[in-house]
Amino acid sequence: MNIKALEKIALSVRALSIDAIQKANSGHPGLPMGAAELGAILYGELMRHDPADPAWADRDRFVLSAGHGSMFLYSILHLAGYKDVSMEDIKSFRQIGSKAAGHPEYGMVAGIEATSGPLGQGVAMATGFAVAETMLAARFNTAEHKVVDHYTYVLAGDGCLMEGVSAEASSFAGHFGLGKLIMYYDSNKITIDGSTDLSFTEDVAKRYESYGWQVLRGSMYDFAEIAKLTEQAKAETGKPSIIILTSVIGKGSPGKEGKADAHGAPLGADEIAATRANLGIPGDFYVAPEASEFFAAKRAEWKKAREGWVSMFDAWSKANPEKRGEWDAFHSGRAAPAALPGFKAGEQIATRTAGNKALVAVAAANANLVGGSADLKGPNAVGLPADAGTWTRENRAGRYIHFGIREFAMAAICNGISLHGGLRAYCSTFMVFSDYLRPALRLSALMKQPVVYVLTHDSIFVGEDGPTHQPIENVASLRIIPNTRVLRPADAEETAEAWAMAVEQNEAPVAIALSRQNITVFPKADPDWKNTIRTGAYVVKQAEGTPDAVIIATGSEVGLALEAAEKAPGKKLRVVSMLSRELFESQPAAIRDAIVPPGTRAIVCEAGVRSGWERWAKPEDILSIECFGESGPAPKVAEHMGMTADALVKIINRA
Ligand SMILES: Cc1ncc(C[n+]2csc(CCOP(=O)(O)OP(=O)(O)O)c2C)c(N)n1
Ligand SMILES: [Mg+2]
Repeated sequence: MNIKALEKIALSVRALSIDAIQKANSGHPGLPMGAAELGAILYGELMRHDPADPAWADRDRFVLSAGHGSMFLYSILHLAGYKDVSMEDIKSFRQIGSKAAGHPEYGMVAGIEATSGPLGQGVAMATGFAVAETMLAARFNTAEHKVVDHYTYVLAGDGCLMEGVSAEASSFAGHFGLGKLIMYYDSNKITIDGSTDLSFTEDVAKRYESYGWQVLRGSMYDFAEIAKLTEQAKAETGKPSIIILTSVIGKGSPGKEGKADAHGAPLGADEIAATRANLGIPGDFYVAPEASEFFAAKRAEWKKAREGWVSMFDAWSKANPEKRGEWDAFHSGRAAPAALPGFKAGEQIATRTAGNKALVAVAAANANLVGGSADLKGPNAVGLPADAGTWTRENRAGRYIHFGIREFAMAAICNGISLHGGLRAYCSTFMVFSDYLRPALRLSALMKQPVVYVLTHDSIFVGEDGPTHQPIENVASLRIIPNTRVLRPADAEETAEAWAMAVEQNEAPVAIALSRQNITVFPKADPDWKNTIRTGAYVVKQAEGTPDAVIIATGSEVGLALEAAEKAPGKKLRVVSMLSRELFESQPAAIRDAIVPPGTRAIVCEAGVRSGWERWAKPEDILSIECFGESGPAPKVAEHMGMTADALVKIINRA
């Protein structure tokens, strides 16, 4: 290990970080300065990676969970030779068009594995990366060739470890013995408000011990020690490891180190001058020649290592053509079409139950679909056939994951699985608890990850469980997240198509809202409805001639609308099932107008808040629910809340 060179790399990380942040007049110098040594040794010595091929499937992964320290990542990626982060990007840190965005953004820079910044989620996404590694290793490795064999490293700060999501994920990682997950804890005892003594005095080491992790301790500023501890972490194959590194925020800044002042504001010209004098930084945006030389030599080594892997991969491909075929399918980013289940008009079936049949079909066609539920496997109806197996310590090839009652971590872990590459992930819980996972769903959307969220028990028709379990605002609130598809199928047949739609694209998360209660499969007026539904809506019941009104409904309320149409015989009514309002709203006017003709009275019916439906109907023409529900049998609750066919008929008949 060339300690002199590593010191120069750390010096360069500090120099680039303070200057970029000063120039942007915005950013967080505390972490890059305080943890520069870790960046140097990780990218210089410990990680198996190659900047010449940032997508190398078997590279080690690194997640900067403490994403506010983004200059740490940009500096080290730039120094290591990742072409996407140029000096120009660093000099335009946090400006529009720069790849050096405020926080690390997945997809902007090859070399950034995950979007981070929402504290704690990086720990859970890293857990997902480690899950994916075990699954792919179990499926593809042979006795002769280990084509999947890499580590997941994550850097977490005090904030990450205060956040509940890291606790959920770490408990999960410990239980499942993710031995190749290695977390460095930047333990500087400072956050924005000041000392961690203000609000965080628990014993993190004891907590992680009880999770079932190996707990190691050292100094951020001792390269040999970090190398030794990392070896120890790798040697423990049955447990994840946390390496608690005592550090000093803003290290190197004489006036600010060790203080909350260093956390999130530029040092200022005077303090930069003092820091440069203190550290021996000769000028602006300084890169030490020894750092550049070191990485230039490393790049040759890395190339060799990667080429070694490539020839192993080729030999493996020759010896295992079937596995290779599956590998290519897994990594294609495309789902194979499934033999979807069929249903008969008149059949009574809950859409969650139909959803299970569709899931099983999609999973049969796509062996890389993995996932599970937050302890609601039966109620959510998301089990896979027995031969798919359950993912456990002993069976890493299993595809069903028992996430435990950890909705937020579940979703963030699915993001990690999806980001890893090779796998598609789904997860599930009750619709009303989508709020528990929402911040991770938001990141799925931001990172364009096609995670499928199966959200069952999607309305007051849940019944007896009462208002805590009856979604009111949840469906509407999911619809407002950009790049998120909310699909609320109205019967079993639509549910099968919804699953197909969920996996036939790979750039957006999909939330499928499914019913607990039985729904009658209805005949569809549009003979081409399976195609038309891909616009987000189609005509279920056609009116003779020009309709007096178009009733737009979603999910179980389409059945209610059909019933109401029967009960209003004098009216010419068209019924439209709007599977996905956002998708429909994004269609060209000609498509929209053919289904909901402009100028025709529109009536909307959905068992939830009306928010967002005002575009389609006048407030008095929207049958919605604007308050929390009640405990009781579902039909009684519906009556009590006024969500009935009769209530809809009243609206229809109002002049
Ligand atoms: C979920 C979430 N809550 C709040 C913030 C705002 N925030 C950014 S950094 C930070 C303090 C983090 O402290 P620590 O992890 O110790 O980082 P350090 O100050 O040591 O760099 C906070 C509250 C955030 N980014 N994410
Ligand atoms: Mg801190």
